[in-house]
Amino acid sequence: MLEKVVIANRGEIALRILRACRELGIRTVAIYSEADREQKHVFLADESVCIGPAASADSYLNIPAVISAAEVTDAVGIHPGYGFLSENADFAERVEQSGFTFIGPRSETIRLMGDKLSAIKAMQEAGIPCVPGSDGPVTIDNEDAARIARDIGYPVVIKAAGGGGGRGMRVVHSEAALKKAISLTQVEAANAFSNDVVYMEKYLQQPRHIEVQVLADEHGNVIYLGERDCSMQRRHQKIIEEAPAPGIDKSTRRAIGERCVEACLAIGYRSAGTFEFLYEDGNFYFIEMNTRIQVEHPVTEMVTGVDIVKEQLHIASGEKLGYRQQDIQIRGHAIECRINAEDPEKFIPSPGVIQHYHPPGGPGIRVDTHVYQGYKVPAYYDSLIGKLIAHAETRDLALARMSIALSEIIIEGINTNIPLHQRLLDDAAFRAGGTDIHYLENKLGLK
Ligand code: MV4
Repeated sequence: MLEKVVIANRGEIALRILRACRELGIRTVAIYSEADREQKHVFLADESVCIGPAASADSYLNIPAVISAAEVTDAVGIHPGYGFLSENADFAERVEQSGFTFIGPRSETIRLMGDKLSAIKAMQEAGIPCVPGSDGPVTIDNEDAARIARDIGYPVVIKAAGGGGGRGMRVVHSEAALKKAISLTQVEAANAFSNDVVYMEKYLQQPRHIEVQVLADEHGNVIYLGERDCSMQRRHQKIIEEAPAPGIDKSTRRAIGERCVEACLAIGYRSAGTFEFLYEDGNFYFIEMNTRIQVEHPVTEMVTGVDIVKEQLHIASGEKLGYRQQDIQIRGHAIECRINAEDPEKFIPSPGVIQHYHPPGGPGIRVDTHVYQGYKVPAYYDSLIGKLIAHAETRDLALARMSIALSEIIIEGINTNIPLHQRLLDDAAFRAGGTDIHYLENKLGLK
C-alpha cells in the first residue's frame, strides 16, 4: 500500500480522501492555499504544506507547487480529487515523470478522453453507442457539414473537441445558420481551449443525463457499479443526483454497464471512471468520459456498499480489485443534494462565516462536508459546502429521509440552496422520477 499521499484538493473531497487514507493506514499530506488554513482536513492531516495564495491559479492549479509539496514531504502518491488538476493530462504526466503515483488513470488515458473527438472514436471502436454525428472535425471550407447535418437531421449541435462539461457548444436549427455556428464555435474554442477543432452531433432535445460508474485495476479486472441519474441541474451544475436511475429496467442497465466494462478493457482503463450518457426514448448515447472521482460518487457507494475512494487507493497501490462483478448488488435507492453557499433564488455566491451549524442525522443519512461552526466559506472557490445523502430500501423512503434531513439542518450566517432542495423534494414530477436535463431551468423560468 502507498505509504504517504498528498491530497491535492480542498473542501469536502479533501476530507473524504483523508478518511479513506486513514482507514488504509496511509499517511496524509494536506496542501492548502492561504485562504484555506482553517480547513478541517488540514487540521486532521499528518502533515500540511501551504502552496500559495488564495487564487486557485496560484495554488491548487500550480503544478510545480503541488509536485514540490510531494517532494518535500517524501510522499509517494498524489490524489487529485475532482476539479482543479484532476483531469489535466500534463499534470498527471509530470506526476508520473517525477516518480510519484498519480491516483487515477494513466496520463495517456486522460489525454485520450480530454479530446472529446478521440474519446468518441475510441468508444465507438469499443462498441459503446454514441450520438449520430460527424465522426470527426467539421469546418466551413466545404459542404461536408451541411451534408452531414441533412443526413442526421436538424437540430444539430456543434461542440468543441477541447470542451466538455457544457463548455463550447452551440445548437443549430437550420442549414442557414450552420456555417456561422461552426465558425463562432471555432473562434470560442480557440480562445477557451487553444484548440479550434469542432464536431457535430444530432441535438437530443429532452434527454436525461445518466452516467455509469466503473472501477478498473491494472490486472485486467473491471467492474461497473450501476448508474446515476444526474439530470437535475442548472447551467451545467448538478444539484441532485440519485442511484439507481428511476424507471430503467434491469436488463437495459445491465447491458449498458457491460458495454462500459468492455470499453475499459479495450482502452486499458485504470482507476475509477464515469461514462456519461444522454438517455432518450430508451436509448443510451455516450457523450464524454470523466477520468476522476466525481462529486456524486456517494450515491453509488450507498447502493453498492463499495468505498470508491478506497478502491482508487488499492488500485494505485497495484492491488487487484476487491470485488468481482457478481459481488455487486444494487441495494435500495440513494439521493444526494448538493448544498451550496448561495442565494436560493438568484444563485449568487454567499461566502462568509457559519455562525451556527447543526447537521442532520438518523438512519440512512450521510453528510459529506468540511464545514463546522465558525468556519469561513472563502469567496475564491466553488460554492459547494457539503453533500447530504439519503439512502433507504425504496426511492420513496429515501425521498422522505431527505426531506426530514433538510428540515433538520441549521446553517446560519450564510445563505444556502436548502430552500430550493425543499421545493424540489415537494415537486410532483421530481417525486415521480425521470425528469429531463431541462426540467429545473424550465421550472425556475416559470416560477
Ligand atoms: C448534448 C445535448 C444534446 N444533444 N449533446 C452539455 C454538457 C456536456 N457534457 C454535453 N452536454 C450536452 N450535450 C447532444 N448531442 C445536451 C447537452 C446538455 C446537457 C447534458 C447533460 C447535462 C446537462 C445538460 C444541459 C444542457 C445541455
